[in-house]
Amino acid sequence: MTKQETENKLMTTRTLSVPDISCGHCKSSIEGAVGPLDGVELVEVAIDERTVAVDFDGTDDTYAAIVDAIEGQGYEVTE
Ligand SMILES: [Cu+2]
Repeated sequence: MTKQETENKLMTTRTLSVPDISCGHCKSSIEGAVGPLDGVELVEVAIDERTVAVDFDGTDDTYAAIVDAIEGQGYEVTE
């Protein structure tokens, strides 16, 4: 992939349902696990909605890594 293609690449936004989110600790655990992943641009947990909104490169590999990272923190992703 050339530099130009990288710059033009559109980010995909997906919102995952994570029903066990309940507090600020959950938010920081999940954001801390997902944020550093390759291909992830932005992650934001909405505590009240119990959702995780992620901007990422749209690849299946990155999506799988995001779900793994959330589950690795002990939360089930119901999408
Ligand atoms: Cu919590």
